[in-house]
Amino acid sequence: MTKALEGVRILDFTHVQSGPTCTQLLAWFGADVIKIERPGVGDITRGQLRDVPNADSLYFTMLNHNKRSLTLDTKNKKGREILEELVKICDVMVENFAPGVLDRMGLTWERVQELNPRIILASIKGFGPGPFEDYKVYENIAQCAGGSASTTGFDDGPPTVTGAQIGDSGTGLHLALGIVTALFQREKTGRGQKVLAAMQDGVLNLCRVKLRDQQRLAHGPLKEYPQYPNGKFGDAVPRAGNASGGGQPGWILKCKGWETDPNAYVYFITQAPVWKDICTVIGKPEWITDPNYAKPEARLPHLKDIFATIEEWTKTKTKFEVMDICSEHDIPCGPILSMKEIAEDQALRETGTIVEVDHPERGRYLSVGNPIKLSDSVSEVKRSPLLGEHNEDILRNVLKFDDRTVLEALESGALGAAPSIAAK
Ligand code: CAO
Repeated sequence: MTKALEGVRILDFTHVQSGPTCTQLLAWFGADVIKIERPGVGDITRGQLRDVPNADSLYFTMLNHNKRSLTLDTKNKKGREILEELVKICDVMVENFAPGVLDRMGLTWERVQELNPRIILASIKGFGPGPFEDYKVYENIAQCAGGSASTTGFDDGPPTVTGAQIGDSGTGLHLALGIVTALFQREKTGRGQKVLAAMQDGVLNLCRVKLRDQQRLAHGPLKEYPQYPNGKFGDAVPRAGNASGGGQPGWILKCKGWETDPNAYVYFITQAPVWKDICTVIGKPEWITDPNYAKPEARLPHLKDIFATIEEWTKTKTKFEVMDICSEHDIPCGPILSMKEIAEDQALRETGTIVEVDHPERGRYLSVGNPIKLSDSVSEVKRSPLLGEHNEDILRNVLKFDDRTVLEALESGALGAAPSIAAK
């Protein structure tokens, strides 16, 4: 079976999390991703949050599967020449440097186009054009600036960031879509283009239901929010705790064992079409006809009490028992799964969403595989490259340098010290 992006060559100038998640996805779909790293140092994440001494961290290995690594000092004359040779033969260049870095390297959009008019230059920045465009940004800054933090958490607590990396990995996903869209357009126009995904914009895109609620607020209180009917609404969307972001009220409820297990909880949705079943299952058949409970609109002022009553029932069952019983009645609910439970989940391993990968320095480790499944494109997860592992391979087989030119490049110091493992 072929791979969807086979034949697409990516010059991967990304680092940390946002950019690498984008190029990793493209690599999983079969693109040839050549990661450029600073000699001797590499992507800073190689050494961050290390769990095994002297081995690439999980931070790096889990974000850089299926890539090749070329060390190149782009501030060295020869290094810059090699970089430009790569620009000439790549389809896409991806970067997430701080604003201005690429221009300072001499790789302005004009220069890039001069070298290769078909290339797509894809960038992640913290902010789009505007007052903050020159700012450096990390995950949580994007969550705060994109509207996520102000709408996450409980009404009586501070703004809260979420564990899902919506600023970094979320923007990486947005950028990947921009890249394949630009590649598709290039089929028709023959021209490359610039693709920009700003982290603030990416987070806001994922928070669009909150911008929806901001506008609804002008027409009265948000009745599905826990602040209704007794709390106060200000002039901005408040934090809604664990309330559902959609039209079907939901909440997180305690299950059997919650006193000692921090994840003995279930997310329970009081979906209108199965209200009768909910009442029957929790032992409240009288609510089926009671005018205070029978219709969704009538229930809104009582949501807190309704969930407290349902919780009396869920507390008598484990989260998986609640799931089993509810699924028999088509009542939507979901267990709060710990990372430990997810890591041990056999079904996720069978689909390749959780994979075990071997690594020469650190041994076997768990990773998240490609979450997007194509029926006609295989997606294997290969280990991340060691720093500079493919230096010679890329000079000879991608750039087609002969022995003399390879030697010249290696001796110039542009690639730093010799790689620790022979390229495969
Ligand atoms: N050879 C020589 N120099 C190199 C090089 C190479 N191979 N690779 C990088 N460099 C140099 C750059 O040229 C730059 O130097 P100058 O500032 O002198 O021009 C320097 O390394 C640092 O680049 P940077 O400013 O991007 O890196 P930083 O660690 O200071 O900032 C970050 C990191 C993430 C805050 C910043 O890159 C950024 O804001 N990126 C955009 C937003 C983003 O993607 N954030 C998500 C990060 S993940 O949480």
